[in-house]
Amino acid sequence: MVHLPFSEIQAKPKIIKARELQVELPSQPIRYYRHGWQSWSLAAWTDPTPLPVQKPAIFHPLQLDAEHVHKKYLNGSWLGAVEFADGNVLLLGALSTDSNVSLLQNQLSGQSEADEIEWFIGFGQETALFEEYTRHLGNRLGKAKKNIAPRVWCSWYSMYYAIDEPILHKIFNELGDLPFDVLQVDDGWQVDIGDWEANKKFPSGMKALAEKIKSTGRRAGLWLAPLIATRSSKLFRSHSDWFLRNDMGHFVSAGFNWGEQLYALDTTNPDVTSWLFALIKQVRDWGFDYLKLDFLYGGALKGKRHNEMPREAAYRAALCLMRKAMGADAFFLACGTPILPAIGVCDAVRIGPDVSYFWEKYRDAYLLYNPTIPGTKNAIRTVIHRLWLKPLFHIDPDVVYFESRENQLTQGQRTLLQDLAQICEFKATSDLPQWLAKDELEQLSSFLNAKPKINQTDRYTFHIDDRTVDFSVATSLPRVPEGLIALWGRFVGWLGDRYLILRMYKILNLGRLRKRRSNL
Ligand code: 9PG
Repeated sequence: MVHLPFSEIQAKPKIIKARELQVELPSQPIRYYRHGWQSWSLAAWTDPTPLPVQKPAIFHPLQLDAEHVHKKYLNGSWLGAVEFADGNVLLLGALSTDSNVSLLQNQLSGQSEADEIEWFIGFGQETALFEEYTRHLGNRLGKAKKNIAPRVWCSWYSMYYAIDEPILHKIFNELGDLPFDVLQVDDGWQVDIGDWEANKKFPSGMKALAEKIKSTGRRAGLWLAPLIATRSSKLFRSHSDWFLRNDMGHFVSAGFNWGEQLYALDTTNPDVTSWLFALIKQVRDWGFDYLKLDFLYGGALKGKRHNEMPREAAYRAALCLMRKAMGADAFFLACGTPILPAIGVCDAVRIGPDVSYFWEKYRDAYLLYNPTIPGTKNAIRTVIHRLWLKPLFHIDPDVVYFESRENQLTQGQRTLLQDLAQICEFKATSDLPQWLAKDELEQLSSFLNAKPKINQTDRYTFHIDDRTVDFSVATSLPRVPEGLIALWGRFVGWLGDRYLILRMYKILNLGRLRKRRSNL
């Protein structure tokens, strides 16, 4: 353990090699910057006190780093920072994977789960420090080539699972000459999670679908979650030995979604790597060259691997393999991904939770205390706290909405999302042309063409052309529940851990989706 006196870093940032590193703070900090593990995990400046453990627990593997969730002190992945009353910030950040930072009383400390690694540590002005840290990360891990990010239409946030061949064809036709560069097919085309073939709703197959998209003059995009599988998938049933287990020999949970338990592939197994390489090549052969690879955290879960190595290093190797399989000319968007291992490998990274057609749900925010679950406020909060990653890859804040027909967001909330997308310079939507009023269609078109002048004026405020935009309505965290509300929250959390409840919820949601589709 390296103990660093504050005086040594006060004047000038340092790079230090250590497995564990500790610095004593000169005074009590007023805020702590916690950086969540993967795309959807919380990143935010908060009070320097631990937050309640978010619920339901069954989602932990897919919403945060389950290895650190029950720590009684403040903890974040790879980096952490504190802010003092005079506005100065102390930032400690790892320059390698498999590391985390915690704050315990007046000690900020870094731990590497692997060997000795390099750490960046500095004190001073927040933006300058984050910029310098980012520069060092880029030098060590590489920077993605940064052309302009393509403008994407994605099927998820309007159609969700309810996509099929005729519906997508209809939408692709009706998008007319809106300035999209990519039409991306999301979840709903595959036989199962793990079985990446066209299902019955796509009788002409995936090659035909890519061709249809290309015939509109755009690049074809496809979603898949190549590192996980559901229990019911053919992949899991026929190759259960490919999946990650713990020291006791039990399968490691990759969380719960699609009404099912999820498992993660052990990407250090050579049979798995051959399968993975062939899968990504197949997708390219179908004609898709914009790949949104999702639920990628599955490759970095703790477990006993075929080839023993640190979990995030194993994951980064899997990302490199998939990059090699897709080729340098493909656009690789990583989603549900641990952030640091993706640097230098992926073209774009989703840096926040999913947006939604609502702002925030009382149940999710207060009862479950879950800042990760899909919702527009959750998405904006984390994205605004991760803008510093922009020099390393394209930062994807998720889609924006222009349509008000099927949408509960206020005009102001929709505009906030659109402004955030302009700041990120990553523009996507799932809006259906047939849902858009004439003026909304025009607004969408000018949003896609706009290149506004952007100037950050404070942590949460920006000048966008001649407007001042303030994101602080989205940055706070809910009050910590107490008394009866806390008790009720515990019960709701307990319910949320029951398979039966989650399955019933899924059926209810499917009903809602069908209704949405009949609105087309
Ligand atoms: C498809 C979707 C979309 C979306 C992705 C991802 O915390 N959660 O339970 C959780 C579930 C799904 C999810 C995000 C979080 O969405 O981000 O864009 O592709 O999968 O299923």
